[in-house]
Amino acid sequence: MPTNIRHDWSRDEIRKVFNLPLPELIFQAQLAHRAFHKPEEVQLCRLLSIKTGGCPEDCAYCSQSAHYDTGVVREPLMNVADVLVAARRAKAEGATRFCMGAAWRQVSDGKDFERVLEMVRGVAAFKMEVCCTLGMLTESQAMRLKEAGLNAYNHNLDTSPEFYGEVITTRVYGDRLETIANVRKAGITVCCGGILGMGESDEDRVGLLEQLCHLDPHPESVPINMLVPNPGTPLGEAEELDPLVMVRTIATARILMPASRVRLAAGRRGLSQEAVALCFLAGANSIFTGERLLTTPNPSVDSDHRMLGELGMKAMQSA
Ligand code: SAM
Ligand code: DTB
Ligand code: SF4
Repeated sequence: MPTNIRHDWSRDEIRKVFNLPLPELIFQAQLAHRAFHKPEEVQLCRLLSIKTGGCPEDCAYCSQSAHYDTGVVREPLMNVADVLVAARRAKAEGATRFCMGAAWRQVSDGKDFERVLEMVRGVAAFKMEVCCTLGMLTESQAMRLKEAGLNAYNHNLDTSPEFYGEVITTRVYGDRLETIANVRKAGITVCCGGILGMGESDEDRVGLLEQLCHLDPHPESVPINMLVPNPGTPLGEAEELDPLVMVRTIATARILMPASRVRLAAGRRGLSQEAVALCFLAGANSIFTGERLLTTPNPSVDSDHRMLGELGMKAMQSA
C-alpha cells in the first residue's frame, strides 16, 4: 500500500486542511486525486429502495422514519424479479454499481433476509458491483451476504460523534461502528460517509472526517450527502447549505482518503452544474444516477450524461 495513506490524522491537522484557502485546498485534493484515479472518470451508481418506509429509527432527516408524517407510502420488501429488472435497466443506462436500500433498523434472519440474499446473487450475476444498505448487521449476516456475492455495504456515520445525538436518538455512534466492523470482518468493502446541511458546524464536519479516516482500512467508498429536506421531518425546514461547504468537505475527504471513491451522493438537484463541477474538481468521482434516489428525486440519466459530456468527463466503464 502506498505510504501516503494515513489513518492517524489528528483533528487539528484535518481542521487545517478543511480551512485552507480554497485554491490551495483544491490543488492538494487534485494532487491526491490524480495519484490514484483518472480525473475525468466518474462512477455511476444506481439506488433502489427495496423496502420503503415504516422504519423504527428516528433519523431527523429521513422520509422513511415511522416517527414522522412525511407522506412516504410504505412498501413491503420487493420481489426478486422486479429488483433484477431494475438492475438490468440501470446497467443498460451506464451504472456499474447497484445499491439496494431497506428501511430497516437491522437485518432479521428469516425469509426477508433470504430474499435479499437472492437479490444479491441475481445482481452479482449481471457483473455489476452490488451494494446493500439494510441497517445494523451481525457478523454472521455479513458473512452470508459476502457468500451471496455482495461487494459493498453502506452504513453511514452521518456526522460527528458530538452532533450525532441531535439527529438520531434510537441508536448510538458505537452501534454504527460495530456494524462497520462486522462488514469489514466478512471481507465486504465499506461504504461510509455522512450528511451535510443538518445544522452541524464545521467542527462537526471535521469530526466526521476524522472518524472516517481513522477507519483502517479507509472505507473504499465515501458518500457525502447534502441534506434533501423532507417536509414532516424535524429537518424539513433546515436552512440551505452553502455549496462551498460540500466542496470543502469533499476536498478534505479526498486528501485524507486518497484511494477511496468519494461520492457526491444525495442533494445534486439542489446544486448548480457549476457547483457540481467544483465537487468533481475537489475529488468527487462517483454519483448516483437515475430519477430517484431512495424516496426523493435526482437528476435524470440523460441530463447526467449531458453534464458529463459538457465537462469533458466520462462514466467509468467497469468497476
Ligand atoms: N436504513 C439504513 C441506514 O440507515 O443505514 C439505510 C438507508 S439510509 C436512507 C442511508 C443513508 O442515506 C443515511 O445514512 C443518510 O446518510 C442518507 N440519507 C437519508 N435520508 C437523506 C436525506 N433526506 N438527505 C440526504 N441524505 C440522506
Ligand atoms: C448514501 O449515503 N446516500 C444514499 C445511499 N447512501 C443509500 C441514500 C440517499 C437517500 C436520499 C434521500 C431519499 O431519497 O430518501
Ligand atoms: Fe431508518 Fe435508515 Fe431512514 Fe434512519 S436513515 S430512519 S435507519 S431508513
